[in-house]
Amino acid sequence: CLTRDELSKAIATQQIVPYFQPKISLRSGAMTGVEALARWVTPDGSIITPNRFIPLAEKSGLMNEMTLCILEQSLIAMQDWETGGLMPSVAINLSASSLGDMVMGNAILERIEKAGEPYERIVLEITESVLVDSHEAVRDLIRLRLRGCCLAIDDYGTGFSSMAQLTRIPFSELKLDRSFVNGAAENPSLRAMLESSIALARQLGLETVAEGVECATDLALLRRLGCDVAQGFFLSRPLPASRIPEFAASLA
Ligand code: G
Ligand code: G
Ligand code: MN
Ligand code: NA
Repeated sequence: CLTRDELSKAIATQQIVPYFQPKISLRSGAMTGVEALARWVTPDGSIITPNRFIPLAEKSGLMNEMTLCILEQSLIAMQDWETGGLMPSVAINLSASSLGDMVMGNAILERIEKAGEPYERIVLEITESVLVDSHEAVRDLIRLRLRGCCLAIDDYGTGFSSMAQLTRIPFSELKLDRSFVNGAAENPSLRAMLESSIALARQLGLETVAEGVECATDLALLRRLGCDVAQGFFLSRPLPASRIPEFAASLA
């Protein structure tokens, strides 16, 4: 069982690192972005997955520290990739608990500015099910968007208030939850939900990203339905930063 102290040390010593899952444009076939996903790489080389430490980070007040640790390492990775001419957008998962007083918002903007990266290349992903009905949280998101950061609504389709959130928050990207991407090719109701969500996103001017694409038939369906971007094990698992350039090159 993990303790707060162990997690705090792991953050401070950068044992918590971002892995990056490629996001592939269904039009060009190129890698246009990556999503940073936290991994705890212990000194013996084993990997602890986020389901085991994200709840602890949340509970023990370490979430902001962990998020900034992932952001800082992601910004360094972006600079490395850039030297090879690779400029994907980078998505960072943001907990709703980090929103409301603009303290984290300002910390995020400051890190991006210090790294000299354009705000437009950072995507902040907010899980729809944790979007609270808080004016302050919404105001933070609007301010981040006004500075140029992109906003993605994550796990779309799994929460209660999805449609209401779409009208309140200036999202740039809608991420279709994997629960209705997986197997959509064989399931008419999943397919109907995908189709209508993609149409809605298009009318709202949002880019659509399908998550959890695990097979060729689902990928072909998404392409037919006009989905913009796909992400999932069929395309690539999350990779360490150093393996992103060779992956991107393998698509060309
Ligand atoms: O990487 P994996 O699929 O195991 O992630 C499991 C869950 O943990 C996902 O819901 C993902 O959004 C979340 N997660 C992964 N990395 C981060 C992170 O850096 N910050 C936050 N808030 N959640 C993350
Ligand atoms: O909540 P969020 O969308 O950030 O979660 C991303 C999580 O989904 C990560 O833990 C990642 O490892 C996982 N993931 C990514 N691609 C796939 C996939 O094709 N299938 C499944 N089952 N999980 C995936
Ligand atoms: Mn996500
Ligand atoms: Na998701």
